[in-house]
Amino acid sequence: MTRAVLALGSNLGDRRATLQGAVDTLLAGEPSPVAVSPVYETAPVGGPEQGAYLNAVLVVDTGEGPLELLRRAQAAERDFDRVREVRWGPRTLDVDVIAFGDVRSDDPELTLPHPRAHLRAFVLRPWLDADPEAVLPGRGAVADLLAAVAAADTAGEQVLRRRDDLALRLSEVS
Ligand code: A4P
Ligand code: MG
Repeated sequence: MTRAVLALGSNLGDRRATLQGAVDTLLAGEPSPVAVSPVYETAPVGGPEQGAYLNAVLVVDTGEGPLELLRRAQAAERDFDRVREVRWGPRTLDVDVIAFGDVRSDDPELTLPHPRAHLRAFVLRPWLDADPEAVLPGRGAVADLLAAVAAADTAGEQVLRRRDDLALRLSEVS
């Protein structure tokens, strides 16, 4: 089994329902749940002017390989009719593979760890909540990376607001 980290984002439609649906879809397959983070409402980073995102992180264990996990992430995106016209533009659902065990890869189809994860509070903050000991392979402790991002963000662009009213469940019945 390999521990893997998925980042979920949505800024179109019923964002919370989409994130919960993505969690349910991903966990209906091979990956088994380890933890789901709190939900954060976050200011968009990059791209055109667009609405606020809801972001969360799902930690799983899987017996499959990294490409199988990417395929499952992409299938979940398709299930939610993701419309993506512009890079970094608004989307109903974005699922990124942030880390897959200690795997490092430059493959453009699946770059591991995700090449921008260490710069993004909307990934690091929920990941740290889900796993206080988290380490981004090749980059260091997520707690340290988050502190560095916060220190560098002098303009206060990476605004995060924890939304416990929108919390996700690991199983539909819990
Ligand atoms: N790909 C390569 N590595 C990976 C990986 N580790 N995980 C390839 C997932 N996909 C990976 O991705 C484009 C290609 O990347 C895929 O074909 C895949 O094989 P995409 O998801 O189709 O395109 P995208 O998401 O528009 O582009 P990109 O570069 O993945 O964008 P990011 O970096 O994911 O940024 N602001 C806030 N507040 N919250 C957000 O969630 N998200 C983005 C998207 C921008 N700003 C945001 C947020
Ligand atoms: Mg993406």
